[in-house]
Parts: sequence; structure tokens; C-alpha cells
Amino acid sequence: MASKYVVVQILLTLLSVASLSKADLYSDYYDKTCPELEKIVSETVLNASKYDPKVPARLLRMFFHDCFIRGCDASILLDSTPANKAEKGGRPNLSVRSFYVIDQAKAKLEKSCPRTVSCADILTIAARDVVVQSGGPSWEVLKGRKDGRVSKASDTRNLPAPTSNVSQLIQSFASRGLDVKDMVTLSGGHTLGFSHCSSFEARLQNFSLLHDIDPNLDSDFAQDLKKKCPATPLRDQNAGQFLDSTASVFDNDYYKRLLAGKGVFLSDQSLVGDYRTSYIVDAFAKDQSLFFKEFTASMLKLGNVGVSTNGEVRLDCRVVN
Ligand code: HEM
Ligand SMILES: *[C@@H]1O[C@H](CO)[C@@H](O)[C@H](O)[C@H]1NC(C)=O
Ligand SMILES: *[C@@H]1O[C@H](CO)[C@@H](O)[C@H](O)[C@H]1NC(C)=O
Ligand SMILES: *[C@@H]1O[C@H](CO)[C@@H](O)[C@H](O)[C@H]1NC(C)=O
Ligand SMILES: CC(=O)N[C@H]1CO[C@H](CO)[C@@H](O)[C@@H]1O
Repeated sequence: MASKYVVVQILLTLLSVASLSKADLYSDYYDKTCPELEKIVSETVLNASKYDPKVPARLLRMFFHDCFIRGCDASILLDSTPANKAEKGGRPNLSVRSFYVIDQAKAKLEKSCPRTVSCADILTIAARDVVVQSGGPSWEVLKGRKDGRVSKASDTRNLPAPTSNVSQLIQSFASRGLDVKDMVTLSGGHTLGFSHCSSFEARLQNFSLLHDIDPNLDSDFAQDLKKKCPATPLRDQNAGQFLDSTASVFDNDYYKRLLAGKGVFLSDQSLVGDYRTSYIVDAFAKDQSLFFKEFTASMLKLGNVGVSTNGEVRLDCRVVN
């Protein structure tokens, strides 16, 4: 009797897991309808990165923000209208840029296979391409997402903050079906790119009652950051810090730097000090191929978050049809 109950429980769990992974995505989704898709996106992204080396980091972050708000539905690509302030207008948008790259890819795709490829799928492919182009792992992107019709600046409040602690980060990822390992692994996206001072300067001055500077920050590195981010109103708007010493190379240096107290955000550095996450940081710092393998798996999971097949295929990624 008891064992029968257990079997039923297991079946129910499997069923609910299956129905949670709702939308069906496929690696060959556009093989018949748009065979040149992946080639067009990767050429566009490569070309754009050649003109502007900031493009890879920006597209990777764009994908993360898209998937975390209303699922991977290209809601981040919609422009604000007089009646609606879109996600782009939300506070964390400051460094989410390079939307034109997705526009370029979309324009080419509308020529070779009109009304076929969703903006959400283009962004997902581009996020994989920038990782590959920066020296990271490659994987088959699953496709078949539809584009959403809603984008609200106020939703960006639900993104994790650079001041989040481990409990808050775990909670933020868990609410999107991503576990602790996914969280630590995807934070490795900070192997690419740059941050403005505003995202970490609270660690440099008046940090807490006991410590003027965040005690988890390496002291030389802290002085370095203070020099780059002088606390004056005349500071350069673009001042900031690269997230990793090899900020255009996708590698495991981010984790090595965390172990050395050189994580730029409090959220990064906190991964070292918590038993739920520190062993994963250690493992990735030692073994880049393990990090690559897990990153691939977690990016596939991220690409499944809140995926909808009810939306539309936008003709212009910036406006709903
Ligand atoms: C774990 C929670 C996360 C937090 C709190 C966080 C926060 C931030 C912040 C505050 C910035 C800098 C913004 C600025 O001041 O310019 C940033 C940059 C960046 N983030 Fe994250 N992030 C997180 C997770 C991720 C994930 C999962 C990815 C991708 C897999 C990612 C990719 C990036 C990239 C590539 C940049 C650099 C952007 C550029 O150079 O323009 N982040 N992140
Ligand atoms: C390459 O990128 C530049 C800069 O964005 C753009 O002007 C040009 O049209 C692009 N060329 C192709 C073939 O995409
Ligand atoms: C994390 O931050 C939240 C909100 O500030 C706080 O309530 C909680 O106690 C913190 N958790 C840890 C483990 O520091
Ligand atoms: C540091 O914080 C204290 C208490 O919140 C405040 O009175 C003081 O003005 C702050 N100092 C600086 C330099 O921001
Ligand atoms: C491109 C864009 O929408 N930028 C906005 C980012 O957010 C700030 C503050 O909310 C706005 O002032 C910008 O216009």
C-alpha cells in the first residue's frame, strides 16, 4: 500500500515536471523554413563584435535579462511607447545596449525567410554565438520560442541586484526554475564585460557600521576600485571596472578572481563565503572544462525559462505586430 502511494507520488512529480517544461523547443525547428538562420545570426554578431568589442558582453547580458523578465520572449527588445515605459526604460538597463545587432540580424532574416523567426530565438542564438566567439563552449540552441506582447520597466525590479546576498540570489533563480548550481554557473557570465561604478561603489565607502570597505574585498583591489570610482559628483559617467582580468575572453578566470577577493559585485564575492556555493566556485576555478560543461547545461535551462508558444513572430523586434 505504502509503496503504491510512493509510485503514485513519483508519477505525479514526473507529470508536473513534464507539464512545467511546457513549450516544445527543437534544435531543428527552422531547418526547413529558414535553413540559413544560424549562419546569418552568427555572421551578423561576429561582424558587429569586430566593429565594437563591447557587443559580446552586452548580448549575453541582454539574453539573461530577457529570460528573467517574463521568460525568454524578447520583451527586452520592445521600445517604450508614449503609453508604456518598456523594460529598456527600467533602472538596470544602463548597460544593456547594442540592440541594433539584433535588428541587423532580424532585417536580414526578414529578407531570406520572412515572418518566420522569432526575435526571442534570434537573441538566444546570438547569446550562444558570443560565448563561442569569445572562446567559450558551443552547444545546439533549442528554438521555437514566440515573442511576447508585453514589456514593463517596473518588472526590472525583479532582477537580482549586485548587492544581493546568496540567499536572495538562490531565491531569485529558484523562482525561475534554476537551481543553486545554475546560479553559480551562470554568474560566470561575468567572465565577460564591464560594470559602472554605481553597481559596486557601496562596497568602497561606508560599507557597514564596522567596516568602511567590504572586508571580503582584497585590499589592493579595493584601492584600485576607489581610484577608478572617486566619490565626486564630477566623476566620468562611464567610469567603472572590467568584471574579469580577461574581460573579452570567456574563461574560468572569474572564479579564480573570486577566490582572490576580486569579485566586482557583492553578489559575485558572496558566492565564496557561503557553504551552499563555495564548493562550486572552487571546482570551476580548478577545472575550466567542468565550468564549460555546466555553463552549456545552464544556458539551455535559462533558455527554457517562461518560454511561450502563444505569442507572435514580431516583424520588427522593437514593436509588437
Ligand atoms: C547572479 C545575478 C546577477 C547580478 C546581480 C548581475 C548584475 C550585473 C550588473 C550590476 C552588471 C553591471 C551593470 C553596469 O553597471 O554596467 C552586470 C553586467 C554583466 N552581466 Fe550580470 N548579473 C547577474 C547575472 C548574470 C548572468 C546570469 C549573466 C549571463 C549569463 C550575466 C552577464 C553579464 C554580463 C556579460 C555583463 C557585462 C555587460 C557589459 O559589459 O555591457 N550576469 N551584471
Ligand atoms: C557590419 O557592422 C557594421 C557596424 O555595425 C555595419 O555598418 C555593417 O552594415 C555590418 N555589415 C554586415 C554585413 O552585417
Ligand atoms: C540576505 O538579505 C536579506 C535582505 O536584506 C536579509 O533579510 C537576510 O538575512 C540576508 N541573508 C543572509 C544569509 O545574510
Ligand atoms: C556614512 O554613514 C553615516 C551613517 O549612515 C553617515 O552619517 C555619513 O555621512 C556617511 N559618510 C559618508 C562619507 O557617506
Ligand atoms: C535606452 C533607455 O531606455 N534608457 C533609459 C534607461 O533608464 C533611465 C532611467 O530609468 C532612463 O532615463 C533612460 O532613458
